[in-house]
Amino acid sequence: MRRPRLLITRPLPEPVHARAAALFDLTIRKETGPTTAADLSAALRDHDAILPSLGDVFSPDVFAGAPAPRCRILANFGVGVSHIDLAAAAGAGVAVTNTPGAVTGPTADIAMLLLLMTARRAGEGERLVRSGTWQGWHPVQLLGQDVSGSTVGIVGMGRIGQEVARRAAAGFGMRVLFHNRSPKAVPGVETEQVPLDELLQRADFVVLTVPGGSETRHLIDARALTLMRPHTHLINVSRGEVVDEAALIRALEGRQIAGAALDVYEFEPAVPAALRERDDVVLLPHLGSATRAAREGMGMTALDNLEAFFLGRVPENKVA
Ligand code: 8YV
Repeated sequence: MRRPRLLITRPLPEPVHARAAALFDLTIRKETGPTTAADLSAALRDHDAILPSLGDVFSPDVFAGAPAPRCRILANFGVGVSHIDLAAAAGAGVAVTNTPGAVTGPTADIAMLLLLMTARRAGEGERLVRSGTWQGWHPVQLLGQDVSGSTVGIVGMGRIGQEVARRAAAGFGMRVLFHNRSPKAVPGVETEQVPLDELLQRADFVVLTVPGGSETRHLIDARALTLMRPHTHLINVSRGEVVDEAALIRALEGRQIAGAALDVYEFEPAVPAALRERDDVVLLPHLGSATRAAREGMGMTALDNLEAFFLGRVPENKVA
């Protein structure tokens, strides 16, 4: 039987390539950057399946560029699929899957890393030592904020939010408030579900773990930022567009909040100079799931989804 043609849009860990090569007539794009719209339309025309990732934007125009495509499935590498227009995919008869389980723990770890870094001014401290200008310890140098015993407010209680809750409660004795559209409980963790405005008013650390896309765009806008207190820190490991970045910059400049720790950006990979130049922000280059095991797990999950699809089953992680 003819093996389906698969395009992997960026190099992945070698074991993923090896398994994909055994299952599919495989093409691996060599470049690490996003694929252009024209190349994505061509890929939809020429392949039975595509394994895309963050930044490969499947807009309605991309689907329009490939009427009645040969491609039947986009097996996304990653949990977030806001770069894929799901309605346009459905209209073109293209299924979409993602890789939720593999990213959960590492992304929750990055949320805690950012929370600790912004609370304890770790980025500032590291820059001071690296600059060679550190004059030595003194009693009121780089004083930060206690994490243990403080209150975390988690916005979005999906898989990643729940893992942040576990780490915050069990590791740091934090009180856990959360906001979620539907009622949720986190087994084994004492939590309080509250409206978003109340969470913003009460939390010392606000952690964003909602999916991206049009429904959560600018969930944290100028108004939301005014509800937060001057000692509160904002941590974002979800998608950049969840925060109105211009409003965030104004809130930091006006000392409305104490700091921000970001793994994602509204116009990624562009990061405004107004953020880069500030000492009260921690900036990471979208490292959420960047561990060897997670990236291999994400690739293997995407292949599980593809294998199930071409065996005529419903893939476990079908999102559309
Ligand atoms: C990935 C992520 O690195 O899984 C996600 O949605 O944000 C990241 O962990 C990226 O999306 C891979 O495509």
